[in-house]
Amino acid sequence: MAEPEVFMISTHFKCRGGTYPRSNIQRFLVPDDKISWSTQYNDYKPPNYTEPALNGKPWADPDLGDSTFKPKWNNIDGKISRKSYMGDYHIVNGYPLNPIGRTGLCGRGILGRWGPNHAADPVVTRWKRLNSGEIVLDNTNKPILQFVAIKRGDTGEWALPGGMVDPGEKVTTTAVREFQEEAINALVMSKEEREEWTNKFEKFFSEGEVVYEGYVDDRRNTDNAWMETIAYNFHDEKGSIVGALNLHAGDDAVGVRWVDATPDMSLYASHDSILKEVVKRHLGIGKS
Ligand code: RP5
Repeated sequence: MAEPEVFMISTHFKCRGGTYPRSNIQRFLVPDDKISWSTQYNDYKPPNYTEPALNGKPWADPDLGDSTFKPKWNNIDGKISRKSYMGDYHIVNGYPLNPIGRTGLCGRGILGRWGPNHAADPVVTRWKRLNSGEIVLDNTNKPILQFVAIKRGDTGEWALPGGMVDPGEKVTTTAVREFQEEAINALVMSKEEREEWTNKFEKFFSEGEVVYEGYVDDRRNTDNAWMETIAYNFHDEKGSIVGALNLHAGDDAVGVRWVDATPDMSLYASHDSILKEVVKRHLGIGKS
């Protein structure tokens, strides 16, 4: 039997060029053919930037110059995973190297961890239907897949309602917790309401399928710190479960809605590539 095709992100665009988020630091120019560390780029002199406010934050690493900080690169380090889905990354002069290549900025930027910063992304999907329950078809007669998107408060872009994995947290737990916080606004629910919600959707959210694990082309990435994620698809084939979801933007999200998954959609970071993979799995688009 043929192995399933593995979907991978193998280059980056969004974390090259331009101004680094929440700063006025300009990234050093990295042409397409100079991304790879194995290509010589003698003139490469990226600025070094680590947001000073990260200092002392409980969720952030200390500075790499701190002699008490001894990270276990490429390993599980206490409750923190410093392993990359991309395989072992290199350490050069004590600094972890972005597995995709140059970004035009060294340091940690505004990311909490040196090396991989792990997130989880829930992709909650259903078929678009009329009030009568009939599935809506597009102009090629294919059913339209819809997913829950949030509008990010920081960039204003539409995105999957994902978030960072807390130390020691199971990644599946992160995906559901972030969905609750950003798309349901569970942070304002009472403990009882949250328990009721969890019981109601427990089965649905225990049956997620991994659709992607790996690097994310996130504008916060640097040469020494980068985002990685696991994306889970929670699909409601009959549309009988998610109707009761009651979407309300919460936490870092300023909007939430069901969005048609179209080939030209543009989402935060690598979320459009993840969505395309989900569409492909449900509709067979791209399969021979
Ligand atoms: C993206 O950033 C991940 O795919 C995830 O959606 C998100 C996590 O960062 P925050 O939303 O917590 O800022 O790279």
